[in-house]
Amino acid sequence: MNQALLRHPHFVSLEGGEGAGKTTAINAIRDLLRERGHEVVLTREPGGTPLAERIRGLVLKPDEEIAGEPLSAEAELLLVFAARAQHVRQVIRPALQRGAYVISDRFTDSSYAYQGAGRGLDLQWIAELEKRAVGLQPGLTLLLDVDVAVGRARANGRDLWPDRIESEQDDFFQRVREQFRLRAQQDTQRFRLIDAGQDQAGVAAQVRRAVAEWLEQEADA
Ligand code: T5A
Repeated sequence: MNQALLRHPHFVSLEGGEGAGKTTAINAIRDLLRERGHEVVLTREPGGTPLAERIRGLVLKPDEEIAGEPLSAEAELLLVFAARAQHVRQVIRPALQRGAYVISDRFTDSSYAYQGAGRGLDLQWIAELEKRAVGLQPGLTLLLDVDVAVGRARANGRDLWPDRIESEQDDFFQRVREQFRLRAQQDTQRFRLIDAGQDQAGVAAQVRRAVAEWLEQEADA
């Protein structure tokens, strides 16, 4: 099994806490890349294939039959990685191989933040799964950083029925936010920090600027 972690320049991920505004950011990146004539594939995690979407349902919105059975943190981690292993092989790699850009609403950084910092699972175990089951990292990750209370108020304004993870307490989301910020500080080559506390137009403008600069850097490299 290949255990190398390849960073692909056409692979872009969006990360952040609940209600950070990833939809606006994804649309801004998609428009910028299409204006420049690139094929763009939009996808999301957990999910992105029929099977992985089914796993997403198990993790976020379990049906009545299983809702009463607590999902352990370990099972949650392995389920999101099962979905990711499938997503990478069925959708992401084939799209990258034909030259498309792939924009993913969340990727492995979310597992470090939610299952690692949020649930308290061993980050080394997550790194091992990343190497063995995924083998791929985005060339660019935009971290939409927003105050936990602000993000939650936005998400609550939209969701009538919060999912399993949205039902967590603020201290969980604070740990998630800190882990994302730490990862961004530790890897300034891949991450760009976006102030997602601004209005939607302001966030979209920052995102376009960050992606345009990154494309220039890539072209010069
Ligand atoms: N997860 C995921 C894990 O635990 N481990 C993993 O490995 C992975 C991959 C995904 C969940 O799964 C977890 C993390 C998540 O909890 P999801 O439904 O995709 O589930 O959850 P989120 O990604 O958090 O989706 P949200 O919809 O909550 O966040 P977004 O996409 O960032 O927010 P968006 O764009 O839908 O905006 C939310 C609301 O805010 C408004 C929008 O209009 C919308 O109503 N809004 C703004 N309002 C004011 N100012 C702005 N700048 C705004 N931007 C957006």
